[in-house]
Amino acid sequence: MGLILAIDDLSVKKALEILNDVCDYVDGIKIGIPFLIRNSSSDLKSLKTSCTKKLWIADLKLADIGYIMVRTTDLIAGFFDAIIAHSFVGIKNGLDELARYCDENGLKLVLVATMSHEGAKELYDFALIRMRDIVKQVNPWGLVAPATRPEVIYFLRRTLGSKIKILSPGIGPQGALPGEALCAGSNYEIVGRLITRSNSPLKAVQEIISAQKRKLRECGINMR
Ligand code: BMP
Repeated sequence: MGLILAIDDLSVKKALEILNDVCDYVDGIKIGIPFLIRNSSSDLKSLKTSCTKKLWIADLKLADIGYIMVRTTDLIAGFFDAIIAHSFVGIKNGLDELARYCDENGLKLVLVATMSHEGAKELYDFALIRMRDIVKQVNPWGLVAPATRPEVIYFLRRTLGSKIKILSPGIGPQGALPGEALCAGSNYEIVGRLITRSNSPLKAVQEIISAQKRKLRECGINMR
């Protein structure tokens, strides 16, 4: 159980400063599309070498035909341990090809089951059972489910079992509190701005971890 830092709209300099401070405290780093577009692959390399032995996740939110998802993933595969794709594209000639590529290349696949923002209620949530079935069939390493709606996490954990990793964003600016998703069955909470926009990212991370532990004690789960 732990914490994944989301790096999205930061310069390399700022990202390096933050990582130097918080690397020892986080279990993984999720890199978003704004960062990937803004910076070069050598920037990414320097970031990675500054914080090793962590789970590095490319948040590409892939949603395309299988061929394009594979070609896109292939461009960044050497830098990352895991990639994120949407589940709604479906399996045939889509996620089946991506899952095969990930298997063959030692990459962890993470599928979005539904999202953390309010708009997810307009469509994604209506299809939750179908998304759950797609996740079940593809059998990825992990899935993304919203910290903002713990009941969704609880449902996915209960119906998918304990093996799959659940990664949950939505803490801080999006409204969820640290630890709520872990109590509902997530393995990791993904946190971006609450850390990256803080005057002291280290203090923010320490406070988040303390809050996670407090919450987990309340709901009767041991952390780590
Ligand atoms: P923040 O903690 O700053 O709100 O960032 C959340 C991170 O999680 C962002 O990188 C965003 O892309 C990602 N995310 C999300 O917020 N909701 C989802 O449903 C899926 C995500 O990947």
